[in-house]
Amino acid sequence: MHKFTRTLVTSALPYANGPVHLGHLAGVYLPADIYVRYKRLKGEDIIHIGGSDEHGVPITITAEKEGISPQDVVDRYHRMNQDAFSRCGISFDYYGRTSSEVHHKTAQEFFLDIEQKGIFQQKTEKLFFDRKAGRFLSDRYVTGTCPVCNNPEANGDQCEQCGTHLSPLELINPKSKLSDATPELRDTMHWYFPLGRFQEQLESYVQGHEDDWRSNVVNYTRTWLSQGLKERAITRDLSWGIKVPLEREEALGKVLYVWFDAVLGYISFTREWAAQRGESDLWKSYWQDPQCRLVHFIGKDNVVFHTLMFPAILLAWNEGRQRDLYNLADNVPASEFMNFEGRKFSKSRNYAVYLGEFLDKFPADTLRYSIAMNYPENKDTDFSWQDFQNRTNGELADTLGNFIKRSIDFSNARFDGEVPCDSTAEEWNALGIDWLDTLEKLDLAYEGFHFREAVSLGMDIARAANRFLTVSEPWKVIRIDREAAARTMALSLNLCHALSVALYPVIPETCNSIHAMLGFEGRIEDLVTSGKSLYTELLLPGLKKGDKIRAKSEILFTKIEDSDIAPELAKIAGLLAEAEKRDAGVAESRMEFKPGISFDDFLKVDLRVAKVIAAETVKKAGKLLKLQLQVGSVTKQVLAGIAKHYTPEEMVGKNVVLVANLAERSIRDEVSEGMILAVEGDDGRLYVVEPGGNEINGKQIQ
Ligand code: B3M
Ligand code: ZN
Repeated sequence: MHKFTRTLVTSALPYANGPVHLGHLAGVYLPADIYVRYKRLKGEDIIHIGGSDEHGVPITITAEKEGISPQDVVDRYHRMNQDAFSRCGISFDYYGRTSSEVHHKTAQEFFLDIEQKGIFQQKTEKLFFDRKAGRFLSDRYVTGTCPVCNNPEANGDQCEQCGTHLSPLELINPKSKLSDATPELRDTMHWYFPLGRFQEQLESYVQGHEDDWRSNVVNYTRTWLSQGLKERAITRDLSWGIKVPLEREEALGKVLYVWFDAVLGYISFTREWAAQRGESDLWKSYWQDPQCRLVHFIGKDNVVFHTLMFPAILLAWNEGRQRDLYNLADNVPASEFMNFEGRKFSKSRNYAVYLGEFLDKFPADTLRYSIAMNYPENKDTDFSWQDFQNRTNGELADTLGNFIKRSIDFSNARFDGEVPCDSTAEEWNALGIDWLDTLEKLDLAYEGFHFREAVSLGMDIARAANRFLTVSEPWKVIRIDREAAARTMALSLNLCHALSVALYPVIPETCNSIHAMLGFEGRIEDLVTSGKSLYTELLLPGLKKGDKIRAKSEILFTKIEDSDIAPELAKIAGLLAEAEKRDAGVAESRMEFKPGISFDDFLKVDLRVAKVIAAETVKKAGKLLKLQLQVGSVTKQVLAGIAKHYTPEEMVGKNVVLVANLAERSIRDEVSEGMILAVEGDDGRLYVVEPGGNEINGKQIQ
């Protein structure tokens, strides 16, 4: 294994077009912060870089919706998110923004370097142009009728109804979202990054990490690699973004694609961080020194950008260079999603709890704790108000808070606020937990990005400590054996200290309060000096006979009353009711029947029972399954928009109803020779109509 002496941690840059919510916190920012705080505690050299993603279509769409400029949008949300992170204790070393001058320069420098090496390709394609608005329309700005399911409101990139991935050119009756005008096709030239050129290098890069990356990360990446990497357009016809830095006519009105620039933001912000410290070259020891380990914290929807696209950009830069070579990421701990009260967070439907608003009502550490306990490491998890209340009251207040308070108060009342004696290693082991084993597990959990396990182990120590104090009953024992009571209190105070270290990465403010109650000056993070490790800190009792503790305890956690969360539960109920109404509205609109047809018309439809003999997914059309159907002695191929609801394996062997005489159509270079019947259930799922029995295969339905 490679030995690293330094670590650079990056967190995905949230789009500055809205406030961050608890789902973002759970997937990216809290885990990154816990990791970074843990490493700092071990005295390691580590920096945490983050910031706002201020370009791209999401920003301009928000600006248009609100009738303000893109700059206003990013100014507002950059400030709002930075503030929310800071109140939540997310300790970035630098929080930048991609609108900065340094970033524009960095991104342009990369573009020029790759352009001058002749790596980019230039391609002219036909794109929709809105004459009224005087603009080319990116995919999301075009709407029209879906060629697969006839949904009249399909988007230029995807039909929400049947899920088919589309290109705007495939839409029937395309319309511009900007002006409602019918757009015209115009030629436009764009720069393409040939990912395929780096296929082999990327394959061996990923191969080298198969054992240490999470399996979801390896799998997403492998799927892309196995399909063969294609070139991707890295410029756009937009006014908001980083200008293509060429003086040629063809570069006019073109900006860099937001994903090309955003990932480079990590580099720009490290440069800005270094400049701010007055050591303008320091960023290089984090990006270009092989001794430094690069770790990207992201959500699962951003994986390939970080395991393929960004590495490819860096490889392109490195090509032909002897020095100033960039490191590729050593790990990309991508999270699954944390849902909210059983449903996905949705910014567009306002179904979310925003971080800033949450912190107006409840303390950051209670949130950090609950979320760490629900960290979506390898499966989706759920955040609920009830769970939040239970954990805060039962685990934080009753167990941890209660133990600390009893230890401090009793030591003050009966031992003059002093540690009454030294504690021995044997006494530690009398706690009913294997101390050394626990510490080793704790280290492995923090280091291995298993944050739920780390915080659970910490809470196990708190439980054991609380039990120990209760069972030892020093308040009774002191009447007959003062020395025994003294030993109990010394050990309890040392356990308070141990807990303040073990749980510090997760609940830093609380741990600093414990630290202060134990009589230490300054904050935990300031005490950490290079070479001192959490492990050794916990291994030995941290307090000695005669150490002075603070005369007063403070309340660490206030219990959450039912009345505190009642308004939140009411709000959820409202949001869920709205969602249900929306679903019902959709169902209602389905009750509006199409114009009538004659019996003869109906008889024209040839419905047959067919057997699915083979099924596979269709490349680039994530929602389509390609089915081979046996109808009597004939085989027919049908493309069905059901991939979201059935796996190919589930379909094989089923009997289905085939519209056998539907005109042939091609979709995505594949022919579809019919249609199968399916109905949508109340749950929004599609159910394929399945007539039973093998023997009816091929018969016409009467
Ligand atoms: N802003 C997408 C997102 O927020 C994007 C991440 C950029 S990371 C360089 O999911
Ligand atoms: Zn559709």
